[in-house]
Amino acid sequence: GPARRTLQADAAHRTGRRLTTVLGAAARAVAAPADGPRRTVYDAQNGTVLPGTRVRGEGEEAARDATVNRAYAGLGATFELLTAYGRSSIDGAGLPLDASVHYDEKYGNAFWNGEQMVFGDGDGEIFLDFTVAVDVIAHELAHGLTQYTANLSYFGQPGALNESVSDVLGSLVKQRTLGQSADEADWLIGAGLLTPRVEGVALRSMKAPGTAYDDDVLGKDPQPATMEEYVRTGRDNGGVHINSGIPNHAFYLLATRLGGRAWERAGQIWFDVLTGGELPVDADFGSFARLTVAAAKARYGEGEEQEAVLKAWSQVGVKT
Ligand code: ASN
Ligand code: ZN
Repeated sequence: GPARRTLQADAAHRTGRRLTTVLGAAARAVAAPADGPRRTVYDAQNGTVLPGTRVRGEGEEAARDATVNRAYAGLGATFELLTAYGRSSIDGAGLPLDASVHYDEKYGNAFWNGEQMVFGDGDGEIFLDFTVAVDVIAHELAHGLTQYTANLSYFGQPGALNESVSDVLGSLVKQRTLGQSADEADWLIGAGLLTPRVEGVALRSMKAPGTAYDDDVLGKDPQPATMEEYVRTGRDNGGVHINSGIPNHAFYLLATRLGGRAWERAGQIWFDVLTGGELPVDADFGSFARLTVAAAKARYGEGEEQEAVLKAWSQVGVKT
């Protein structure tokens, strides 16, 4: 209502004034549209103090550092997909998006720390710079979306669902950025992130879980595609990055059965479940699956979408 708008305008006004004071008129960026992203990229300069030195803010020209610009673009692409789903940033209220690059030395990972994105450069032997894959950027940001919505716990099946929805969002951002249909997409997560020394193409494959790499150092990709191969382990928070292969593959099967752009119908159904308020923090695969069936029906009726959702879960051995 009007009261809320006034509050927001007030906040924007205050922020603007503070920026002017701190940075001076010369450093101020071109004002971003009120409904656009508000991105800031920092350089941790190979240290672990966050966020580090501010290097690029919203609307500012490209930095000299390609890593900074890839992070900036990846945040923007993810924000755009959320906008397509009618959501303003990850909290639904225009939350500014912060990212730090060059975190630590030879750091072979990227993560959402509860408040911002953090990217390592990789060690150059196994992993390259983690900003090279837009799906990895979107994956980490999607952890923020999950935190603000279903808040799935990070252990066992709810943890694997948490990981899987991040992979789904990640892949959808990549597909949308490249203008690819479900049939054209590679369905890989983190393609281009492994050095040429590693026998592998990516971190994970939603199309063929378990086949992303098979390497002397890394071992074989441990992901299952169906419940028959479900991995019981205490490692990796109960296999959150392992068993995510099962819901990942279900999404792949749904999207390719429907055809066209995966972020439209298949993605919308998953997004509806994640943000719809009915997904419990401790949801298992079965309860998530049943909610996707209900979400397909709620949005598209008892048609091919609901049918395809049922079939996809059945193919990976999850009972609906
Ligand atoms: N990159 C990892 C992830 O987002 C970090 C972690 O293990 N939480 O899943
Ligand atoms: Zn993750």
